[in-house]
This record gives sequence, structure tokens and C-alpha cells, in this order.
Amino acid sequence: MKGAFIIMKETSMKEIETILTGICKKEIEQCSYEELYAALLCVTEEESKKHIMPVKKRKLYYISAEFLIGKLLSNNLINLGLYDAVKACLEAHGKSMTALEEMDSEPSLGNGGLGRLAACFLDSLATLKLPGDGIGLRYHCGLFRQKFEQRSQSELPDFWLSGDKWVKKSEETYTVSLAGKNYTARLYRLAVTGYEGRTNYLNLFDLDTVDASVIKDGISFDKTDIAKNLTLFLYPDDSDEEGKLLRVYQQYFMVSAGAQMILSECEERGSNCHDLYDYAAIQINDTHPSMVIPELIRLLGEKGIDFEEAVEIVTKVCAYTNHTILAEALEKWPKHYLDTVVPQLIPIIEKLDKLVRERTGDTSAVIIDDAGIVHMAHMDIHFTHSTNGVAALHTEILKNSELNQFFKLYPDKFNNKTNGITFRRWLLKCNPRLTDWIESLIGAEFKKDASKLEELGSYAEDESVLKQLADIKHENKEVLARWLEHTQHISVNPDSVFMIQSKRLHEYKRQQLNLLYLIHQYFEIKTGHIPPAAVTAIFGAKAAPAYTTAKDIIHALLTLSKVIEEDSEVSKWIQIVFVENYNVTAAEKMIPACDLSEQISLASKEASGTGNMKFMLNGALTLGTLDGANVEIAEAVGNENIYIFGQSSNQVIRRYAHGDYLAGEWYEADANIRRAIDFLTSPVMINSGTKEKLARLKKELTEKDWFQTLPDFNAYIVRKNQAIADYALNPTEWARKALVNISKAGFFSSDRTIEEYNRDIWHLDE
Ligand code: 26Q
Repeated sequence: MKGAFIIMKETSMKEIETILTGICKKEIEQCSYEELYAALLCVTEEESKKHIMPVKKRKLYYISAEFLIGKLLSNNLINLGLYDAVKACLEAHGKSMTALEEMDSEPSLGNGGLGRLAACFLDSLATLKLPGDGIGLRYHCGLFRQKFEQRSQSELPDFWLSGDKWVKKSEETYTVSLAGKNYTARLYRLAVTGYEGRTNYLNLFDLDTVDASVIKDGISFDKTDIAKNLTLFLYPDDSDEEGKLLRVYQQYFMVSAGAQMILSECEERGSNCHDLYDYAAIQINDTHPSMVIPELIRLLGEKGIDFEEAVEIVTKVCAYTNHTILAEALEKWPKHYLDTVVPQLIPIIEKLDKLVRERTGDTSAVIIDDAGIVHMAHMDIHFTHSTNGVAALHTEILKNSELNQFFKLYPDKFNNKTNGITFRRWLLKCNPRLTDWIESLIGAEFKKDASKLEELGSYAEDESVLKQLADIKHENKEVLARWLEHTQHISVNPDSVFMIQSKRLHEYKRQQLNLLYLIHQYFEIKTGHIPPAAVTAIFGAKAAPAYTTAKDIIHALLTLSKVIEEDSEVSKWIQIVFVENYNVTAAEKMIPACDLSEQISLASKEASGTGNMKFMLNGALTLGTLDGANVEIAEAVGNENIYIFGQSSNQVIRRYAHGDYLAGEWYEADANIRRAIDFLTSPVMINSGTKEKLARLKKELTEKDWFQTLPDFNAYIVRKNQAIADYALNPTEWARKALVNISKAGFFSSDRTIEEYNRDIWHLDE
């Protein structure tokens, strides 16, 4: 069957028909979806092989514990230029593309933004025809499946592999020593297609001995038997000691196998390892793969390269990306963990620490501190040539406060790379209506050159064009409504304003601020203040299983949703929808249907955000704080085309420095705040929810509120109500703002981000 068909550049529907009937050996009408799916897998596989290109010298290795790639069939068909013909062919024979997509299993090999960014980067690398592979782990269960029971989150394992056909087992193996015992890491590969680009690979390592029978209730499992559980789960959190240790095992397994693969590939291409820089660039995605530094030094040592030279080589080859300023998320491991898991790295890490101590007298920059804690980010900054933040504000905060001691030591290492998203998935794939419409106005070039979207700006005063844009949004809202009905049995009104907050549940992202707003509006309606439009507040968010406050926020929102639903006076105006099991597939449905994008993190805390970019590109207006990439979005669209509110990052940083924020004082002083918070434990809420959880959240908000929800509360209400009024009273003006947002989204293409990484850090073209 392989190689039995030839696909021309502009494949027609007729050609696809011939190919599919040839593979299935029957008419398309007679084929089951299983058969068609298998045939299309075969077609994409063959086609993507044609785009494999030789690597001349330097190749990028993007090492990441997470790659949140999402479903692959449609994306690959789009990238290979086959999607339109396949869809037309299927439809001509009474088959639906949607039904076919449902056959595809979703690889959720990531928690959120960091993992999704890695997936967007792979797409852009391949599209730009840059040689760049991913290195990660083949988790048997991706991020847990979220289920709502009694209005609370519970977790189930996600056995995505049972339905997967894309990840291919190879015969390539590497030996990795964990706690003094040898394990065999097997390489699995996934072809990454670029849009009219080249084929690269995502390399995922696994153990042959992993055994899902160690899973107990939900996602709990026996954490002691490494041979059985090493790659069983993607880590959503590290709440207990055994979990932390297992994470170290996973990390070392990934980087040791990865480093061995890199060296062997480079040697095959002609490297003698002294010249590794000519053959490899390694990007370390947050601190999760940081042990690649000492591991490479160790492996180079085994090849006879002395320590000093190995340090120099590794520093030149590796670069580090920081994705957070939350201190608790910067990985720090007690040295005794490393003593247990990777005793072979200890002498190297100790020598690196000694070098640092000789270089600087600043004890806050050491690798192993006096309490015996190993600071992974410190090792990264000292022993890579580049440290980047992921949005302009984030990089400035790293330089000026969080990592200031390092910036003073190495000013030239610090640089910014504002995140981006791939327009192939987040426009072409998820919003075909908008894509076709844009193409009809400005041609197809924007698909590969996102800056071309600017040309849309010339239609900003064209009322008929604006009306078309509003109609597309409405159609997408209808599509989402049907999807919600079909998958969640929830019906929503597409004529209401769709306000969406979808992202991980975390206090700093402040879903609780949105919650308090909704309670406030409930009271306003009860007291006769009817809003100018009905609103549908849509949430999608998973909470880490051990993160109590995050789970309490989910519970409060689900409870409030029911309270409002049962109150006919309020339910005419407000509906709260919490989408169960938010993932890439859900995001692809939700984002095109959004009117108002909620990006309301506490200023200074969201490194960048990438959801904000996806919503903007799909014609939503942003309601946001001046945080992360929101700052750059606001600069791009201008203040009149975005709804900004809240404290500035400087104000927030100052408040933390003075330690003078007392939630209780704000609660006592402000009647609106008091009314909203007290409602959490009102009889009507307790009647539908769980008293203990609601009371715990109230206590958290009034006694701690670490992410300063209350100081931004009134400003948020004002701005949000203004947005709703604008939406209701002047739809043409709203559509004009949406058009400006789309036209200015070009900067947020991950193609631009990758070009900057290449220009400043990787230099792959040289
Ligand atoms: C760490 C230790 C133990 C267990 C888990 C972790 C862990 C896992 C995942 C720590 C962090 C993450 C993920 C972080 C993340 O997604 N950060 C987001 O990265 C995006 C891409 O740069 C940014 O846009 C977001 O602002 C940032 O929050």
C-alpha cells in the first residue's frame, strides 16, 4: 500500500477519492469511519515523508516535559495542503469531517500554556523549514480527565494512547541509570508537519515496562515502582514527597536519553563533540529539563573531554526559557533527592556550584544553597548562554527584580521573546469561516506571513464588512452552542454576550474575581438594575488535584451557576457555563465564539499568557489587566480597542514589598465587596453547594487573598459593564474594534517568535 499513490501540490477532491477508494478497496459510501480514518493516516504519513529534509549542520533540540499538541488529523491535513480536498470528498459521499475528527484521540501531554507553546513552536519550526525537533516523554496518561460530581472536580486517568495511531515505536534505545539501576529508554517518534514546510519530529521517550495496573482510585497510583510507573502520568502537581521524587526520575530519564540521542545524531552528522556548537542548539523549556546541563557534561566527560571544556561547550549550546515569576513554581530540589535518583550527577553539580562560588560572592546566586537545596534555574542561568522571558513585561520583571542578581552578573544573557501562537491551528483549523472571509478580503498570504493581517485595517470603516464579521461571530457562537448541547447537555443563547475565561485554574489568574463580579451582578438584577445585554459567562479550567483553593473556586462557580439557573429573575440575564474537561479540542470550539476575552490575572503574575492572543486573533475584545502579553496587545490595538483595568504591576510589586495588603480591611471598608463575599455562605448557596468548601473560600478571600482580588474588584465591575454596554448599544463599533484586534494580531504569530529565537539564540541558518 505504501507509496502506491502520488499526490500533486494542488490535490483535487477527485484525486483524494481515487486514493481513498484505492486504499479501502471500496466506494467511500461503503467505508466505515474507522476505515476512512486509517486510510487518511496512511495518506498523511506518506505525504509527510516527502517533506523530510536533510539537516546540514546545526539543528535545534527543544527539550520540554510537556507538549500539548492536541488532535492531529485535521492539522496535518491542513499543513499538507490536503484538508479542503479531503473535506469536499467526504462530504460529496455523505461523510462528515467532524465525525472523522472525533475518531482522533487527543494527546494532552501538557498542563497548559508552557506545553501548548512547545506545540506551537514545533509547528512554526517546521513551517519555517528550520531543522528543529522536540524531545519529551511518552506519558501513558496525559493530563487527567476532569469530571464534575456534586459540583466539584474529580479526576480520571486519560488513556489517550489506546486510541493513538500517530506516535510510532522505534528500535532506538538508550540506557539510563536511575538510582544506580539501568533502565532502557525507548524512542518513539511523531512526525511534525509544517504548513507548506518541512517535516520535523517530536521524540518521546518511554520504558517498555510501564504498567497501568498500578493505578488505583481515579489518578492515584503506587509511586514506588519506577519500572511500572515512570512515564505513566503527566504530572499535574507535586503535592507529596513521592510525587516530587518521581518527577525527578522522569526529568532525568528524559534528559539523559535526550542528551544521548543528541550526541549520537551529531556524531553521525560529523561532529567530534568538541565542535558540538556547530551541530546542536538546545532550548531548555523552563527548569524541568535543566539536568540536561550536568548530564551533557557527564557524557562529554565519558568521551574524554575535560570538565572545563565540557562546561564551555554546554554553555554555548544550551539556552534557557523562564516561564514564571511565581517563586513556588521555580524548581528547587533538596540535594538528597538528587543523591538518590542521580548520584552520577552530584559530583558535576557540586563542581558547577564551586565554579559559581568562585565567580561571585553573591550567595543568592549559588546552585546548592546552605540549606542543601539545589536551585535548577540558577544552574540554567550560569551555564547557558541565553535566558529569556516570554513577554516584554515579564522579561523586565526578571531583570529588575526576580532575577536581578543574575542580570547584574550577565546583562548580555538576558533577552525577551514574546510568546506566539500558530495561526494554522488557532485560525485556519479552528475558525474556517473567519479564515475564508479574511482570505476573500486580503488574499491568502497571511497564512504564512501573519503581518499581512494589517491589511484588514483598511476595512475598519466599511460597515458592510463589519456586518459580515459580526455575522461570522454569531455563526461561531451557534456552533459552540450546538457543541455544548451535544457534549455537555447545556443550552446557551447565542444572542447573549459570550465572555470566556479559559485557562488553568490558579488564584493568580483570578477566576475568583470573575466569580465575585457574577455575584455582584446577581444582586444588581435582584435590586432592579437590569444590564443592557444578557451575558453568558463561560469557564474552562482544570485545577491541580491537590490545590484546595482552586477546587473551591470551581465549586463556588458551579454552585452559583445552579443558583442562577433556578432563579428565573436572574437567569434571563446571566448564565454561567463551566465546560467540563477543558482541553485543546474544547478551546478550538470556544475561542472562535468569544466576544469578550477575560485576561484578568494580578498584574506582574502572568508571565505572558497565550490564550489572550488566540482570542484576539479570533475577533474577541480583551478585558484585562496590564499583565504579561496583555501589555503588548494593548500597545498594538490602542487603548480604545481594549478594556484595561486594575492595579499596575509596579503598584502590585510595591504592595508585596511593603507587605501592607490586608484583605480584611478591604472587606470591611467596601459594601459591594462584603455583599459579594458574604453571599458565598448565604443559605441559597449552601443549599445548592457544600458549606465547608464555600466557607473555606470565603475565609481565603477575607483573611488572605494573596493575589489581591479585592483592590481590583470595583475597577473590574466598571470596565466589564462598560464593555457589555458597548456591545449592546453599538454593535458596529464593537465589530470595528474586533476587526482592529484581528488586524493587529500578526505580531503574536509563533512564526515571528521562532524567527526571533533563531535570529538571537539558535542561529540555525548559518
Ligand atoms: C513544577 C514542579 C512540580 C510539578 C509541576 C511543575 C510545573 C508544571 C507545569 C510548573 C509549571 C508548569 C507550567 C507552567 C506554565 O504553563 N507556564 C505558562 O507558560 C506560558 C508559556 O510561556 C505563559 O504564557 C504563561 O503565562 C505561564 O503561566
